[in-house]
Amino acid sequence: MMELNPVVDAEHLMREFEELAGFSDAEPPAVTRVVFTETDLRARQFLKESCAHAGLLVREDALGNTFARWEGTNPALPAVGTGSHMDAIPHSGRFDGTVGVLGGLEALRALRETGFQPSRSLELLIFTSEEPTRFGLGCLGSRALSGAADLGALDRMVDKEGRSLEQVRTAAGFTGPLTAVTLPDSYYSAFVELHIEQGPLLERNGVPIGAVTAIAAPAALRVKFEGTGGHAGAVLMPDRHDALCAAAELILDVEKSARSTGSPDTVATVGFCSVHPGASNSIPSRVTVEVDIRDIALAPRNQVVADVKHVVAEMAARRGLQAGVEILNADPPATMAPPIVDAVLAVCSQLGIACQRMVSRAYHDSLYMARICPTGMIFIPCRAGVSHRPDEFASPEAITQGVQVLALTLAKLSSD
Ligand code: HGY
Ligand code: MN
Ligand code: MN
Repeated sequence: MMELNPVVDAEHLMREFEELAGFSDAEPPAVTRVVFTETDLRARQFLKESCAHAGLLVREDALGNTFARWEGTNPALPAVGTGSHMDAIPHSGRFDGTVGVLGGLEALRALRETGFQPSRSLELLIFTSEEPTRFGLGCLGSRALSGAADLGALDRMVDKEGRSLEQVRTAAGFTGPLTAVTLPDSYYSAFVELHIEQGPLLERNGVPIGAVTAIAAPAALRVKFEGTGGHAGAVLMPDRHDALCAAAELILDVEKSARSTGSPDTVATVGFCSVHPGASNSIPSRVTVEVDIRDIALAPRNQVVADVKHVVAEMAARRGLQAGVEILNADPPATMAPPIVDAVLAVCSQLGIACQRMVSRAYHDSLYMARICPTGMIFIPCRAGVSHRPDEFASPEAITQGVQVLALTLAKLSSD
């Protein structure tokens, strides 16, 4: 492969981050961009135009996954993919996911500027709904692409307004059967995602690049409590079946269970709670909480899932209320493909950039892409490891270095 020196246009790239962050339903510096909202659709339009302007062939599938393709000299060969997501959870930051989308686009532009001609086509992917915000389940686009989902069940999932995925995607202009979304076998020969670390290790170690070796195993549960409600003044304490008190007990049990698996990598969070009727002088009758449980290893993660089921059943009987646990997902961890990890390490060594192997505690679309092709991830540091907060920050220098490593990794993987 000819000696390549892709030059990243950092100024233009930072302007694109600024413009993309403007597509938000939150006050700056926070970003909120929920799948298939008007804001999301405007952001998609901006990205599609940017990809077309870069000379890439743009298409979308029935779920809104967006593909921007640079045809290779051997277009019949399986392509090499890169990309990430552009949806953002409420009141979060501007770099989660977008570093892999805008950074992936810039990597392709910088390679095109060098006159490089890939043998295998190179494709930038913008996945639909990596975040679980609207439907409670993350990675909808990459699950469907990789065949990791029951597509009928996916289309029947409803948001908090009771609107199904099928209704919402169709209203957004993404029509047709989801069965058409699943990629044919060996569509990709490799996939590489650039992403902020969403943790403190790279910054703490003063290392600019992480070569991800594995992605932790995520599980999400929805727990519904049905009590009897009633007047806050008139119902005496022994007569109560308070759904929110039950939920409160569960939340503390989740924390206790995650702390006692014996694995330092077990984490569990209750980040969503809805209370009905939600009046200060009315005893909560219906409460729904969503529980996020993860570990790098399956056994301790599954132990907390089992604890939740046990605690909910025992507590419902003791408190005299109805309760149900719905497993939204309980996925295995993913191992990144050694040849892809080695390609990233080799590029870093060629560029004289320090690089460390590491595990991703956050999940990503690569968790599902790893099921259909050799997959790897490139991490860059984010300030103090902060993410999913408005003060999430990755420096232009860190982003530029990540894009350079991505560009040369993609060139290496698409040159045979
Ligand atoms: O939650 C996650 O790990 C990802 O940011 N959706
Ligand atoms: Mn995220
Ligand atoms: Mn992300």
